[in-house]
Amino acid sequence: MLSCSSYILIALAALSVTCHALSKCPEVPGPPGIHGRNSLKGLPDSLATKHHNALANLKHRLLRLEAVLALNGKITKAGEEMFASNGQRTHFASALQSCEKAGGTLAAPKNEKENKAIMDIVKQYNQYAYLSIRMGDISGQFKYLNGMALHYINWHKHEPNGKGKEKCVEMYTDGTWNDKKCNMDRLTVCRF
Ligand code: MAN
Ligand code: CA
Repeated sequence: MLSCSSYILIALAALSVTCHALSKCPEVPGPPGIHGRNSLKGLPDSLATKHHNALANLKHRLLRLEAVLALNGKITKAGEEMFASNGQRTHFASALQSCEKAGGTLAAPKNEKENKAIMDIVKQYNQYAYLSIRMGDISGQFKYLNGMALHYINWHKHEPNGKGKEKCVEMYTDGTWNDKKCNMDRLTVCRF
């Protein structure tokens, strides 16, 4: 049996392939009657309508699937981002590895809305989670794992206080952050 996330990946792959073929990502082009031939250059109207309907159906189905997953708390959403946990507690490197194996990456909030979406999962499991943020080369300077600078922060009062010895960052159940050693067991929360 395929897992829920496998079905989503397959549906997304299908949507992505179709939309790239139409050079119209991510918007679903209107039917030929509305946008004329410009929306799907070179395709006969009948085929354009067929593709439009197929994309609209896929989009509708994906939205419903997301609604189901959100309803039972399997995913939380913030804009285009989706967050989910496998419920496992492990150290930083292993959490990152399991997120990447699942086709995502470790979660890190880029704004307040994403912070809340991740916090909702942390609260649900009542477990602190590692974020995809680490200390850079300059001691005390934290950045996203991909090297980008932090434009949003939500440190707990008096944090970070590790003086270079706490190179990872955990999220508390109130959504605030603490710099922390990387070898603790923390909830794995991934971004997809
Ligand atoms: C512990 C660790 C530190 C944290 C303090 C806060 O010592 O979790 O990272 O800063 O508690 O009191
Ligand atoms: Ca700390």
